[in-house]
Amino acid sequence: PGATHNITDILTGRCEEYRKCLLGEPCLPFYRNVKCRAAVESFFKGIRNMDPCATPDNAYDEFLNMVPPTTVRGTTMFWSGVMGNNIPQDVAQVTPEFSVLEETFPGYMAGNLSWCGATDGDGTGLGLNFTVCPTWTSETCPNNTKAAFWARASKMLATQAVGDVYVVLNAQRAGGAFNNGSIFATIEAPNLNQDVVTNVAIYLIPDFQLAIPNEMYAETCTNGSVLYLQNFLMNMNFNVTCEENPKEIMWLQCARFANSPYCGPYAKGNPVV
Ligand code: AVW
Repeated sequence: PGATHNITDILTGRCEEYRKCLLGEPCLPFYRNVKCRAAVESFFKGIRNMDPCATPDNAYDEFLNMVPPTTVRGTTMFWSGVMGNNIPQDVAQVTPEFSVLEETFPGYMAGNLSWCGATDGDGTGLGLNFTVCPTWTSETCPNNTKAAFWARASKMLATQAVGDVYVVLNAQRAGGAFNNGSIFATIEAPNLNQDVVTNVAIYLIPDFQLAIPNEMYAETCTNGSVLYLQNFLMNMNFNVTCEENPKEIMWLQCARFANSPYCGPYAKGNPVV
């Protein structure tokens, strides 16, 4: 996919918005003195003139230490397998009880942008490629610029989470709601801190994008990969709860997909088709 041409301006503008608390996100005093020009410079520092498929794990550490992903106690929300409809992000945006990575400082700055380094010089002298960048799920280029950014930001988000945390999973995800290769499974869950996380609440939601609800493949809180996740977390000494079709998420799903069999007066706790 193409790179975001005016990325420096976008990053700078978003940084100013966030720092000045113009977004309605929980706004922390710590951010007030962020120097956006310096923050944007450090964002690129570790990737300029670099092979976009060989991004070091720590390429963004200076940037992420300037504007770390910080969430209010008891609000951190992870998500996995539910990308298509942006439901967790939208719920979090209108619900102060939840904070997702995309509404933290670095997540807000980098959201939906595409960028990468260039080793061969593209004429701009910036050491960035403004023509094409690897997709961040590329199998032939796993350590790419974007994957490295989100991996590190996700790790920091999980590490700093305190109090109750939440994870939204898709009950009908092919291969299981808890996907072994996901960022949540490989980076976030393993970096939660047993000493400060008081509960992990699993929110299992149906996939409203399926044209025909596929009950055959729907997992519940008591089977499949969700059960595996609960045991995994309990073995790490976490308190775990699991809820199917939680109203905290379903209200927005049902506002968007009003004709879904999971919504309305005939929907029960468990899907009725
Ligand atoms: P997935 P993951 N904006 O559904 O657990 C756009 O299996 O792997 O969920 N795309 C993104 C974003 C984002 N902000 N973040 C990750 N992606 C890509 C970060 C990435 O390639 C959040 F805190 C990812 O593997 C969630 O708790 C794929 O979309 C967690 O990581 C979604 O795969 C979601 O990653």
